[in-house]
Amino acid sequence: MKRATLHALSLLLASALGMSAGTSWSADSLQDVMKKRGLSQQDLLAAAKTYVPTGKRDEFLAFSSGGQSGQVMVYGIPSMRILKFIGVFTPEPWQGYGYDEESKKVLKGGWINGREVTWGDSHHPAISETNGNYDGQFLFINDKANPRIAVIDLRDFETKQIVANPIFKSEHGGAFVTSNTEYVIEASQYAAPLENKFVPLEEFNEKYRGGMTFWKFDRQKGRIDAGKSFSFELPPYSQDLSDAGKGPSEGWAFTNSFCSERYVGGIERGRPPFEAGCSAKDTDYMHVLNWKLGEKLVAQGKAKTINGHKVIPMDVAVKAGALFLIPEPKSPHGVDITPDGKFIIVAGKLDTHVSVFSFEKIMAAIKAGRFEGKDPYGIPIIGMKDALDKQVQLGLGPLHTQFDSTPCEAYTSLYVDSQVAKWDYCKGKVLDKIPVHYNIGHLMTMEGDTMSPKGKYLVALNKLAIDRFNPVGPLHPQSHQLIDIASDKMQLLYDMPVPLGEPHYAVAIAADKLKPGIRYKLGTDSRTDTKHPGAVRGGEEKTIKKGNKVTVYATMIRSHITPEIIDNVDVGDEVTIHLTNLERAQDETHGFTISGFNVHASVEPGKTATVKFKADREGVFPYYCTEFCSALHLEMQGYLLVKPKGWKPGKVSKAETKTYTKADYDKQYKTNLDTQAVIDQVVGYITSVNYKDFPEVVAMVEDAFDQLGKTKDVKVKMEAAVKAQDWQNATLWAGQWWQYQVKTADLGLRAKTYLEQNGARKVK
Ligand code: K7E
Ligand code: CUA
Repeated sequence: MKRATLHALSLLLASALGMSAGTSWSADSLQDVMKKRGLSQQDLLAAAKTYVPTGKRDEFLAFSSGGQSGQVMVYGIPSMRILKFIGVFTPEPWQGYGYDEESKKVLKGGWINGREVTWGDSHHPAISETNGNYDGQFLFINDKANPRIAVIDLRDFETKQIVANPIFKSEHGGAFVTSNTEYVIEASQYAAPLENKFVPLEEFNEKYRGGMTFWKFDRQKGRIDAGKSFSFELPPYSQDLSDAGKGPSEGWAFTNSFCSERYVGGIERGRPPFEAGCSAKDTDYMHVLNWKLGEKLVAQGKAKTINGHKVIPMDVAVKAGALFLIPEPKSPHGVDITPDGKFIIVAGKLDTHVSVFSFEKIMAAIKAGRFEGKDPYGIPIIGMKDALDKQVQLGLGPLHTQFDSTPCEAYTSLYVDSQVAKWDYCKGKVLDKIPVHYNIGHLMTMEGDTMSPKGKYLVALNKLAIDRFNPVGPLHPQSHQLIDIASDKMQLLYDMPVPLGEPHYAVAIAADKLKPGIRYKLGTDSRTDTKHPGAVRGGEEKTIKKGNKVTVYATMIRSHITPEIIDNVDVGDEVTIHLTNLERAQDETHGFTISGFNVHASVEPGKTATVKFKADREGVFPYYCTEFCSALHLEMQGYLLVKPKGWKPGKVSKAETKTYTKADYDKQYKTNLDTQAVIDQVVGYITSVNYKDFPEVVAMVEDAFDQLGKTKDVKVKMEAAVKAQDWQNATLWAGQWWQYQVKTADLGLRAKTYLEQNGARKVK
């Protein structure tokens, strides 16, 4: 490149990145960096499109399945910066998920027939919708291995509920929501008897079944209502991905299937394997279900009850006109409804085409009673040609489809080709293709499965990373690739390794639709959103022993845990510790653990969490705060003393070294007066500006005064010690006064910095 052109580009980028010539980021140094790091012009453009400057935020948030980790990963787009791993089906230690009592109850909801299951294979996240668009309130995700659905509240990004499917033994077609989140859909995968009984494989056709469950979502409570949920019984056709209709197709749901041959393998019995028998026919079936009719059938008492769950038998659904089949090209995978709700796009792994089915044609065939026959279970089959709008040849191994903000534009992943194809489903034309690395599964555009896709970016969720990242052993990270789709030509921007598990699907929402809180109302059980019975306010801490049960009502605030010593525990006692974080300041989380008992709680501001264990060994067990929460975090500690049976206090030395003198006291006292002067200055500044217009600052100021308010009590104790000339305690109480001052000053300075950086105005 000519030097002049390079210079011009550098200047352009510099201004695009908000750098002005003359700062330490000079135009020349950008050239130097390009040269030194071997970056091309293309690289710089990609960097400029993804880079989110320090302190700035992303435009979209992606919620990605965490695959075998059983968790959900949250990251920003376009920066691809990871923001959170949400513990869902598996314990997550940092958040205390699975290590405190409240979250253990959530995980217990996902036990399968009384057995604790601590692993999950999460596949498809879904954001709650209102009128077919994301409303940013809730997130749902399924577990394929152990058929379960989880509910995550997006006010705090915590898992609130897990429900285990009462009739499925495995599932895949979930979680998908109806247009107003009336239901969360979950379709089974591998057919099995719906009852929990042994049935020989020879009775596969008669006794094995698939199904589709409609979990009723109670938005007010933010929980699934299992009692109002129901399922359709379906043939043993290995149902796969599913989707809910919207707009004109609202009230309907669609699910693919593979192995509609109902083939049962058995290599060891000399039979050809499943893979051969399950892909023998040229077509499988798309299932078309009317859930609004299903709701009515249940209300009319036409469902039967299996394992305590309402199931609509196939013959009942057929008779009511709520269940149909349509042949679709063999071994399909994705079934995706277009944003206008008019077409259903099916991509078959073993077919180079995508098939565009017309909802209007399907309805016309049903209305006219035009069927080409019935399947062995009596379900009417609509002819493929009567339902098909068009087929478009895209490439090898098409899997999943997402949509652009431009009407008719879609993106389909090509697994075998390792490409994304951009195409027009109205004109049936391929528009562009881009290679990805490697073997793409799902793909995601911004709000791309709603009625109003936002375009802009696409993320390819690739199955293999192979050579894209620094090698880390035989198990490679997964690879997400960010692609710019703002113009006609797709452009690859960024490779992101995902070291968590296989993220089958992800959804992305405009960040400004999310309004997560920064603290809980004091004493909240975050898993139930109710007042925690173990919550106490500052000063109300207590320890109660009844029989062999010890209950501690504790609080945490920088930088101490109250109580600091728990000494009324005898070996064999059951110990329950409720921990309330009294902080109001943003991001002042305390963690809690006790050596050796496998407990941990993450106690965010306002939250109350409980750890519980049996003190089955005598000994001395330090406990401490696990978050580096302040300069004196290491001192945020205490002791649990577990006494052996029949222990009596002997002669304990009471000798405590007296270290402090009047000179020490005077020195501390002077320090306190100096610190107070700093605090007064900061308070003077804060109250001189419009700080009340900044909610973050108001919270910090409240918290600061909270801390300062505690000095009153401490000062009284200090003065009493001074009067008694007890310089030891006078110095210690003066020191504690200073601790509160330091925390006040720290908050005050944070508030002052915030105000200065966010353009506060003078008010007096
Ligand atoms: Cu991996 Cu949707 Cu579970 Cu396709 S799924 S790739
Ligand atoms: Cu609280 Cu460290």
